[in-house]
Amino acid sequence: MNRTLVTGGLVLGESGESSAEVLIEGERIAAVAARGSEVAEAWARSGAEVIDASGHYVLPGGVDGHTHMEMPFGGTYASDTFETGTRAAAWGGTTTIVDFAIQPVGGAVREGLDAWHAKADGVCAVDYGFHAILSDVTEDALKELDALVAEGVTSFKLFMAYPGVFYSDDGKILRTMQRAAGNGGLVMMHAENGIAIDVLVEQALAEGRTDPRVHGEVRRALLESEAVHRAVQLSRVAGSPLYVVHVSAEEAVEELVRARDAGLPVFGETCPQYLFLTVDKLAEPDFEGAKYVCSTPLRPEHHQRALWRGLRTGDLSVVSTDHCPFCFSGQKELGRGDFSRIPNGMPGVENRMDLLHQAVVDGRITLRKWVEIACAAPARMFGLYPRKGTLSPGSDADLVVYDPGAEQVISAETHHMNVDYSAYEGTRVRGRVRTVLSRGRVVVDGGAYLGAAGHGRYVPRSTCGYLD
Ligand code: DUC
Ligand code: ZN
Ligand code: ZN
Repeated sequence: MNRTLVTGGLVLGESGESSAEVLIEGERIAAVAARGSEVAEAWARSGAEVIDASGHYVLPGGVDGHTHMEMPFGGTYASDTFETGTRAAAWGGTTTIVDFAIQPVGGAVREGLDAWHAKADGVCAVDYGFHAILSDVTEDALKELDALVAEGVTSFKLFMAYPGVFYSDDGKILRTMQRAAGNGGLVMMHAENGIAIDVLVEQALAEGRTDPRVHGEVRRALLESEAVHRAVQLSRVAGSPLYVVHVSAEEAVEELVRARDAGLPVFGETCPQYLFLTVDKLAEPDFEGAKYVCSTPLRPEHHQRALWRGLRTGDLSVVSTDHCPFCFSGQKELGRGDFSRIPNGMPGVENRMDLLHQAVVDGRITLRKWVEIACAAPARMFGLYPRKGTLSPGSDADLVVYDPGAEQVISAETHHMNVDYSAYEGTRVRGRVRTVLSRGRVVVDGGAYLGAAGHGRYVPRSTCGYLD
């Protein structure tokens, strides 16, 4: 069996940093040993392949719990395939994604899963799992959920937004939560009051307000926090846990804080776009604001302070990307003259680890928090821990050697996502991925891609690790 020794680096663990050697045997971590210890020395003498991480951090591969490769939306498809998107993830130090398989309206949840397996099978660069999006909550669909949990699809996303597309009314939400309460599943909620938003959209368009800026105006913060509040109350009635995706509004964070202070099993996620970009982007001229149309929307700057605070206090547990890229040319442009036709979503799967490291550099979060929100917490949340999200004996050898001193400028010219713009174009960040291992295999090293389509495997998941 191949043996690899990652030596000389500062290992970033959940409990802190240590000068340690990581020993890898085959696809797994065999040991994390103190520098100079007998076991580390013995491995060094045994002919193990050596990766010199001197002057670098060594951390678990990132876990992005929220991506949408090839997602159908607004008459088009997200532009990253599983092949291009997982390759870009690897470049950015993310070694596991959890994507969303969409139940077709009128069809079974299983149909969606089968379709997503077919898209991902044999083409992924890194490992992947699936959540299921329920877009048609019927009695039959609810009955499917128990079997899905048992086979490793342990979370279900519902939408309080997008009437006529993915939307579920409160009755459907309550029924799904009741089922999840019985089978250990985690309900993930897109919390925005879509019925009210659609009224505001219609009124804006009737007044001739059609440009991307209006997207940020009609998707009011209060309509996010109202939906979070309602979702929390419904989950209390059902006795189920709740995970609120892509939280962007201060008022929504306040709802989560209230719920968590009451001891409820309620969790929140935010995304780099809400932490680093503001609503001003939607006003960029020549329709370029369309690049920043996503839902929930970008918000005024003061919301960012609440999001960072929520991450520091633990009221927000996870930073995922909601990676859902659409090219400006030919895709975002579908919404010229009507902002409501702009496909919702932004690229970011490649940028998350670097942007969050920049937050460490800026003093917003600690190194430990970086590893927690980007690796360990999403792994725990989605039943992947300790296989993923940690450098522990027995864990998959998914590992990043990170150069904290390198400088880079984020740009579409150099990124690997299959999208014709970067949401962070021109942003200078300190830190850069040097080497990435996925299950013991070097997939990125020093600016070279060494991975292969099909190396990435499907990973069935356990239930949420915060509820044991
Ligand atoms: N929000 C987005 O921005 N894109 C995909 C779906 C979603 O909820
Ligand atoms: Zn969503
Ligand atoms: Zn999403």
